Amino acid sequence: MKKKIILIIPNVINKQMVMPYSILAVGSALAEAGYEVTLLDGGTGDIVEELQEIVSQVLYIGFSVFTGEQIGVALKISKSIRELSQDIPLVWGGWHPSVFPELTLAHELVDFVVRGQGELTAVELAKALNEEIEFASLYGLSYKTDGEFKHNQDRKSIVRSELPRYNWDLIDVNKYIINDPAISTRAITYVSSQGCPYSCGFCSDVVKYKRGWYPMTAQQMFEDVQLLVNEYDVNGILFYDSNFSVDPNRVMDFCQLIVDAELKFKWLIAGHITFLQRLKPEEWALLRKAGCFKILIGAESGSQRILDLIGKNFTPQDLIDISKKASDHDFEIFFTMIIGWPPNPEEDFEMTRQLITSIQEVTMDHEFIIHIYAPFPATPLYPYACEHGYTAPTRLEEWANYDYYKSTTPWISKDFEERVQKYRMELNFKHQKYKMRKKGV
Ligand code: B12
Repeated sequence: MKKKIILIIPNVINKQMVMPYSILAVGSALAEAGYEVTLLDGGTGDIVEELQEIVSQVLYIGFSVFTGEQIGVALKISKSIRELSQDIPLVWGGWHPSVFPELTLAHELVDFVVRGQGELTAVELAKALNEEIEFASLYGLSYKTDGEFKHNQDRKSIVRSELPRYNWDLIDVNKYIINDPAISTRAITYVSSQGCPYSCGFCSDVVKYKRGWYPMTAQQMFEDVQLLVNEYDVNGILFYDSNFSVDPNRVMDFCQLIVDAELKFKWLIAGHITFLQRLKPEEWALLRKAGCFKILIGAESGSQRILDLIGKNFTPQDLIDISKKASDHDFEIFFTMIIGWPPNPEEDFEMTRQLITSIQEVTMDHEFIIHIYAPFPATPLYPYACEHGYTAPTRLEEWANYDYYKSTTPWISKDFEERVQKYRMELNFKHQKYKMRKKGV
């Protein structure tokens, strides 16, 4: 029986050193089930050299892969592994394989695809490989047999409170504590839930979690945060949940636990405008008292047409109103915007600029990040993008060259991209200047 499993997150662009929760979550489940797990984060490094010693003991190697550059690195590592041994099964999980199981499995360097939440499937796959159990009985698994691709039934996602907790012993936590001027001197990321109940037309979350939301309890995340603050001296946490605020009671319970324990750290979350609109004054105050100071909101656009197209349930005026309210309660908002929609990208760019100016006339406290729309297959607005002339890559290698930050859509010109970039820089400069003035520098 083989016990060693290696999980790799091929993070070429992870310069910020973001904690790899995907492989930590899967690795924690495997460790709890008795497997010896090694988590590797980074480019290729010495992975293959290290493998040489233990190659005969490895049960499988898992890759956690987003759409884009990570695919290329995962393929490069897989190729070296295959040259070393033909026998080690190569398993792909995460965002890209979950959205494109067929296309991923079609690659000769991929043996299995784990779709959706990976904890339980990873453990069952380990057992099946050791005990030669039929793969057909494993939910959430795609595999090859006699040249055919089989996609087993989906595995139902479950709340994170019922999954194994993060096993901090598997990872060098200190490596992921950074001095982030946007938050604090010893900041770290944390993910307390998966999925989101909304169905924004551009978002992969809708495809992977099908509008379900799978949280930990307030108590569980509090215990982790307490450990990070007390044992690792963390003084800032960036909650990287797709939507932290789905359950307001969970948020408030978490705040109360922090206040009662007098735990001191600054934190920020990604939330939904509806959550903020419904907050009572005493809830804003509790959130602030517990250390939360910044909230990321997917504002997306200053054009009502685009907001409706995406499926947002608010108006540009709602965004202006919430800006004022948040500012009054001493909160900063980080608005993410998506511009460059077909068929008339100039129009929504202009309307979004107007919205940002209107917000800045109310308060300069808030920040904006501008993305250019990048269509992902299977997302609700993908057919709309195709109707306007978008064609997506069809092979894994092509998806490896997919650069989220460079427009690939035919309705965006080079000149448009350059003007957007210039506008981003202006916004950033203006905000920095305001902050320095506010600080009295
Ligand atoms: C952290 C993060 C990053 C970090 C990644 C570093 C790191 N160490 O993880 C950084 C900042 C570098 C990053 C960059 C980008 N990211 Co990002 N990122 C995230 C974020 C916020 C959290 C990921 C996470 O840790 N989730 C928590 C874990 C527990 O869940 P999970 O990742 O889904 O993993 C589960 C399953 O997928 C599965 N699984 C995952 N891997 C594996 C592997 C195996 C072997 C198995 C069996 C199972 C399995 O099991 C896990 C446990 O249930 C997500 C949004 C989100 N909240 O998930 C976006 C997200 C993954 N990013 C996204 C995007 C678009 C990007 C960027 C392209 C641009 C951008 N705007 O951020 C870049 C480029 C990435 C690249 N191509 O290289 C998209 C992905 C879309 C897609 N189709 O791939 C997401 C979903 C955001 C969104 N809704 O649009 N990102």
